[in-house]
Amino acid sequence: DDEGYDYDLVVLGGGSGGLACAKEAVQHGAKVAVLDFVKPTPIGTSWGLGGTCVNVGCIPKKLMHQAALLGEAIHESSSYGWKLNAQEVKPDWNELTQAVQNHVKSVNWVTRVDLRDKKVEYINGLGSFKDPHTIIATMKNKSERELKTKNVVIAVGGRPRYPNIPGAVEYGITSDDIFSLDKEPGKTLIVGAGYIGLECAGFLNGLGYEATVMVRSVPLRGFDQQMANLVKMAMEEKGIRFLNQCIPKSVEKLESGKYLVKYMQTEGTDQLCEEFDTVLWAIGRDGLVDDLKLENAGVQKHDEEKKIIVDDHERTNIPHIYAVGDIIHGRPELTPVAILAGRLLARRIFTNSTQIMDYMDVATTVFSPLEYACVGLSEEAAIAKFGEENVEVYHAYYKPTEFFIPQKSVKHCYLKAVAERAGDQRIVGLHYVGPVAGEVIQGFAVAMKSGVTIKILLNTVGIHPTTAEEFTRLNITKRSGLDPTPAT
Ligand code: FAD
Ligand code: NA7
Repeated sequence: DDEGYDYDLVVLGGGSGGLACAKEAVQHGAKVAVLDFVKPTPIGTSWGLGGTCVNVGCIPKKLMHQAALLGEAIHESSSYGWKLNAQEVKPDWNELTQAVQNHVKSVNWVTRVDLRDKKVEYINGLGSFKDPHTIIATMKNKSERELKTKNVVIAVGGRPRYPNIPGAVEYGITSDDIFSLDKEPGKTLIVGAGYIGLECAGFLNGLGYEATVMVRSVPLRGFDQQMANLVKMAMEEKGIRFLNQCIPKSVEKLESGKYLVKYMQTEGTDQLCEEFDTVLWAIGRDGLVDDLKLENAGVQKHDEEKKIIVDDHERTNIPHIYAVGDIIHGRPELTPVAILAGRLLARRIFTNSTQIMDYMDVATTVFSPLEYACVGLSEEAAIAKFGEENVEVYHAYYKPTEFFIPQKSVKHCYLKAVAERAGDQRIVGLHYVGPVAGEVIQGFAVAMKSGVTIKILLNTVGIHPTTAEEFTRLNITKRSGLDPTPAT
């Protein structure tokens, strides 16, 4: 074009955020290239176009979770009169991962076709800055291509972190490997109790493998801790073990092929150890800033967290360089967040739109065996923000109808609404532990965006018999001290 650029926009990273941004940009007439490149994991796992969510995140995770739930359903079905004649009911790990990978590959394919149709140029190369307007794409065969561009969006996401202890990289795997692991994981140690650790432990246990979670501080730090503990207790009830307040020290491979994990309690000096078939690190994720050569463009980053610092317009300190998705500092790391932020950003760059991304009240779900979904503030955060005196919490235990016949435990089915105490009691947080939690909370997230109050909630007629209707029946406050367990 006039200014000598080959592209209006080069997007670094073909994941949730990058692809959404690129596709939106072409709709407004921009000439766009997307670079996507996956470096294999230490054990050699690699994947195609589409980023974390599609290949090694949300999608394969949900499919594994579903496989685990089906196992549960098979066992419950006999109480509903189903006659199962199989000698042994267990999943075939290789068939399961094959089915999951087939789906993933079909999504990779559809994604490529979609980019071609929309005239987004896809380059399977690792992107880095040569200067603020020049991107170098380094291909698998090490050949290079130079792209002159007016704007750059960095959407490179992150990858799982490995602990800095002997044997971690050699013998451990991460969520990047588990969904395509070529052999059954067997007895597995999951290190880390964030949502990814708990979800992996949950589906492995549900598929019939012994799962142990090593927790450094508390489960689901940052989430409402009452809810986090319900999730944990429900997992324990299913047979998942927790090694509380422990940290790993080393992993060794034994002649038997098993891995010896040495670990310690965070407070204490005893050396403890145990053998596992698989060790999975779920200790957090690092942003992929290192390959970008940000210094050549002068882009500021947050060194400790390997993230890029942006303002509320997703602008870095360099005016024509932006970032969205997991790579940005201090924002929720979720696919729909990356997608909407990417789309709005493209609109702001290429149209006269001024709409910015609202990162508040983003709903999320932990796909633990008994799921947990929430939107808005945790009880702790609400109290910290408004003061205990100004917060009212409505809560209830409840009994899903479908749990009665198989006599499933209802002990951890619980929900609460965290609200301002004054006036109509504006709701600032909703929390739910139970079946299909994401499906339950999604609509309530819309209600929260619309300013729902306790008064409105209790004036809403429920859908019977569902678990979501329990939100419309909340009438016991924590402050009252009344028993929130239902009579029937
Ligand atoms: P990514 O999707 O990670 O895409 C970035 C892409 O850029 C990758 O393909 C990467 O290889 C590529 N890349 C990196 N560096 C370069 C470079 N220099 N040049 C070219 N390409 C590069 N979110 C949810 O909303 N719901 C869930 O249930 C959920 N479950 C998850 C489960 C797991 C196990 C994990 C790991 C994540 C999960 N997430 C979930 C999070 C979600 O996957 C991410 O928030 C989302 O993928 C972020 O999108 P992104 O575009 O920022 O980055
Ligand atoms: P999280 O949510 O950052 O959780 C990481 C977990 O791993 C958490 O329980 C940590 O305990 C634990 N952890 C971290 N470092 C270590 C070491 N060195 N040893 C033992 N345990 C450790 O990561 P996820 O992978 O679940 O999720 C990835 C991102 O997606 C996350 O950043 C979210 O924002 C969204 P801690 O609580 O710190 O004591």
